[in-house]
Amino acid sequence: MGVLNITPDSLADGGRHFDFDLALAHARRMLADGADIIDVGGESTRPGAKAVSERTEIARVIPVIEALAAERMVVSIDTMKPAVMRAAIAAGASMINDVRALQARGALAAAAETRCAVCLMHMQGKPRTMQADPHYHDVVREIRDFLVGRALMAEGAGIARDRIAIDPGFGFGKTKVHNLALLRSLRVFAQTGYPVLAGLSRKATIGEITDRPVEDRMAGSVAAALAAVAHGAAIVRVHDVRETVDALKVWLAVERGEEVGK
Ligand code: 7PJ
Repeated sequence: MGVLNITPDSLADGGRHFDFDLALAHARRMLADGADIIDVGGESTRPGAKAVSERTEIARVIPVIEALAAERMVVSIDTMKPAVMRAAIAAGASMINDVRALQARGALAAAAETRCAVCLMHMQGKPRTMQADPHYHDVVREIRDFLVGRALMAEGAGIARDRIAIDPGFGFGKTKVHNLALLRSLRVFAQTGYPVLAGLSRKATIGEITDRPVEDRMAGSVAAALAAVAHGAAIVRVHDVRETVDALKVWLAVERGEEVGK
């Protein structure tokens, strides 16, 4: 899954893809580099980021989603807002990626009334304050139980089991120690039967481990994506698609003892 931020303040690319033409070109590049899904987001959830209005978010993402869908790309919409989910699906998105796991009022219904897939992510607290003091008794169990609970809610609302992915939400109310424990135990999440999505690309934990600024975290992020897949992730959400795909191809060839597909 390649990240396409349509925000002026996104964490990792400084809003470089805010412009429509740049966004389209960047999506095409990620597709050519091997991305299967383009994750379009119009509201930054970086720690401390301000919320944006429904209208602003829709105005940012919809033209881009329409253009990507017209080129038959598989588009996911990274949003917490039911109105944005509806507009995005109508514009051609086929997956809802919600960092609040469809907990906003009306979100479950908005997702259920479409035939799209959903990714349910765990977050402790709210984006503005979540990194202030994250705490857990048993980080893996608490988050696994939360995600299974949300997945069952989604199924109860009419979303088919085979359309649900889960995500522990790296960096969303988690310290480096929490993130590493989750990554090491990703198999526990995979064993729920729901495919696991992992997003570590360019995040603070990569910066802490490597002592690199955000623009210099590519190699660290590729290593994290590889570790995630090795521990059971089915989907990795990344900025550096080309490098991640190359790394995964080599690793898979070793694991399988065969040449893997182009
Ligand atoms: C994630 C996300 C993630 C899912 C962001 C960033 C912050 N969606 N949206 N998982 N992160 N499912 O990219 O640094 O980890 S935005």
